[in-house]
Amino acid sequence: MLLILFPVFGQLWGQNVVRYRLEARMNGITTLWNGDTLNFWGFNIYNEEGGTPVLPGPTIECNEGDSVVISLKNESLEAHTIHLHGLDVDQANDGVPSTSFYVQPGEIGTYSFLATHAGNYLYHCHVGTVLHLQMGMYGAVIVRAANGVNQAYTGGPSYSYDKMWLTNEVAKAWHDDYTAITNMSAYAPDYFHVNGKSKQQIWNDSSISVLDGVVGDTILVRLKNMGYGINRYIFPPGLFPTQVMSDGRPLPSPVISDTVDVYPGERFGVLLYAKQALMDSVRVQFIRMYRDQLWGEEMIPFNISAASYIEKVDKRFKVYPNPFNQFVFLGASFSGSYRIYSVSGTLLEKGILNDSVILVPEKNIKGVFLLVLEDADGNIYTEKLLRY
Ligand SMILES: [Cu+2]
Repeated sequence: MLLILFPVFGQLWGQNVVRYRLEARMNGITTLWNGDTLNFWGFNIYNEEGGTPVLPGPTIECNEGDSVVISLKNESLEAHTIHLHGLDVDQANDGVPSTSFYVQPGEIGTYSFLATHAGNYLYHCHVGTVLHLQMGMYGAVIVRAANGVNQAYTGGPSYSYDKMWLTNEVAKAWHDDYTAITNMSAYAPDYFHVNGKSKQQIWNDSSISVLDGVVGDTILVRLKNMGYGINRYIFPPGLFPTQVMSDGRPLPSPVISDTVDVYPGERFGVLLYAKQALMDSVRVQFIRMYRDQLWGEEMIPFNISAASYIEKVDKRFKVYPNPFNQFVFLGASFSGSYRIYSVSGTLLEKGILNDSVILVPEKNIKGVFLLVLEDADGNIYTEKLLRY
């Protein structure tokens, strides 16, 4: 009865209710980077035609202030749960079977919570956690800022777009025959996953890599460690990695560091500022806890281009005259910030615009410029300018 009433009350209180129907299955098969197959257990979104689990599980997304209701149908022969890692849920919805409930084979369990704080969270099965999590029963929860705006947290710094990097190691021997495991502490992973992928699977995946970034982008990366070792992220020069949040809360003050260590279960929100063109990679090292032993390493490509601004021109504003000599007028009033770049990506000028219609870019340079306007919601408009 409670489970039925909760969403109704939610709507009465004016809250948006976000629902997910997940299924748990133990018959997943995925392909590793070298072509080998990996058997796994996991979750999928309910589908009338039946489903197959995905690795990692479906990402649960909502906005701060939403009510979230997740139902889990168990389509396997063992019990499972969903533990919402880092979220402020009550004990009944915590997914720890001894203090809440098991979802037995064939049954449906329902978890609900109020997304009170924008941030980065995780979920995983809490039945025989060490085994079930390693077998693939995990996924991410992203609580976006209120109203879904592109801010790291409500009222926090804005970003152009975000990426999530959810890591786990894979000990393939466990997946080949989990009944043969005699000593779980002899965990020896041999594959290293970012969003369930490795090596060239990552390089070609634009949901993980930044393949067509442009100078001026601000990218929020959501680092989430679902493995049993430390993740050490080493960012290339030119991205100014700035940690702004940790474990679902804003940091009291931002931390700028080229290296970020993420321990098991931890989550960090890191802003990357693409201030110059670059073609490089973020290194992710997988390190054994307490031993300082490097298990493995993955590369996440980062291509930031200056020139591709020209192809991405968004003519939201009518700019005139263009070509210009000294002044540029916008066809409509605009509140926000502006930046002017040379075609090579050098920032020439920036400032705040407020209902202003006149820009005076740096004088004495002729040729092509890029004008970038960013409004208060983080929407970015670009326009190519030509000075004669
Ligand atoms: Cu499970």
